[in-house]
Amino acid sequence: MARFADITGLLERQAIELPSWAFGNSGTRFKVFGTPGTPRTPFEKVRDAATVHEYTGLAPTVAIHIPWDTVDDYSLLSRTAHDHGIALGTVNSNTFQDDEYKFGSLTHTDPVIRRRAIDHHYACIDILSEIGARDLKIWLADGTNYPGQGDIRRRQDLLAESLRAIYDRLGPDQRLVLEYKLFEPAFYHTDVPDWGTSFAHVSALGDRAMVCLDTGHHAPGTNIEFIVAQLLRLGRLGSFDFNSRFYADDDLIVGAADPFQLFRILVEVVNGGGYGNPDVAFMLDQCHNIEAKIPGQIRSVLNVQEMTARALLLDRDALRAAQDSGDVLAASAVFMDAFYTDVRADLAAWRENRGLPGDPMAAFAASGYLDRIATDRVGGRQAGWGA
Ligand code: PSV
Ligand code: MN
Ligand code: MN
Repeated sequence: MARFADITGLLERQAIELPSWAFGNSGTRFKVFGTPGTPRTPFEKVRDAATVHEYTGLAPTVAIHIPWDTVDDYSLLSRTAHDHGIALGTVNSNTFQDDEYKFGSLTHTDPVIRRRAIDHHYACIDILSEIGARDLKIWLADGTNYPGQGDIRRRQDLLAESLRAIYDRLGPDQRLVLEYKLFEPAFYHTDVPDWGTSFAHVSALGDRAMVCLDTGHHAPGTNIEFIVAQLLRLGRLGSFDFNSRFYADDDLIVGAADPFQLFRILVEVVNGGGYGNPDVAFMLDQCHNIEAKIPGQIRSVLNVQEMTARALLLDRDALRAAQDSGDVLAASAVFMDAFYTDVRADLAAWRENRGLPGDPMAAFAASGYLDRIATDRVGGRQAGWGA
């Protein structure tokens, strides 16, 4: 197995984008529990995201979601991010909360609604240009609840047309990243339900269209690392939305539900050249319904870092030798050795060497930041998931 000292250069390259919406209040359809100190504005969300980076050195960018993070002046939001040591990243479009999109957005049969949805994406591209970021991420809630409700084939054609209009509007350094999701809110069919559909659309668009893989968006039991390997092989894995799930799209802390799955995914990322590769963006897509949000994000990026370290430590030469000689048990032992390696003490020491707290969770808890924002952020409307 590689030694920890051998992988620190690679670990230094790790960057995990945070979702602005992780800092707002969120919940289920049963209840949204408010948290004192929750940001009231996108500026305060950016401030909280910067705090995660300050304690971990792992999260230099924050993704925004439009219209949830609508502001008058995006350059000012961008400057605020820079002033706090981070930058704005991916712009997420949102055509899933307005009444007019009840029966679809980019796939709607009414050209007026489709036009409105395309125009929303144009507005997102303008924001992307203004903040100097690269990725426009599209996730669509489009789909139907009942067989016969919509024409599946026709909707694919409309989708292709709409995506083409959006793609053609991108600047030369910008990308379109198309996320897929098996179901919800549509329960019979979803217009972009799986990686194959996303891949078909982005391949038709051009080189700057990529697939986004949200780890919570598959059927239970799906071999997600296989999809990772395949998309990397095809050169179309544009980004991850990391989170973990027990049942469906649970949006829980990455690495909390199934750390071994996260390890297996990261092994494929490293094997396929996706690690430290700017073409493959690591992002979180999580909601902290009952736990504190900033430490929830700190825990999340640390989980990704720990599992990345283990994936980098995998003895790939020994693994290949065991695979090639048909030694199933030796191959499995090499793989599991890396997974079971406890890297926490090494990571803590390495962080301290770089001027970061060895234990970011403890350092943040001791900082009093949560008490301060609870006192300072009174009045106004707290941001929610969707606010
Ligand atoms: C949809 O479930 C999703 O994963 C998409 O990435 C959205 O942008 C995000 O959640 C927030 O709603
Ligand atoms: Mn997502
Ligand atoms: Mn999701």
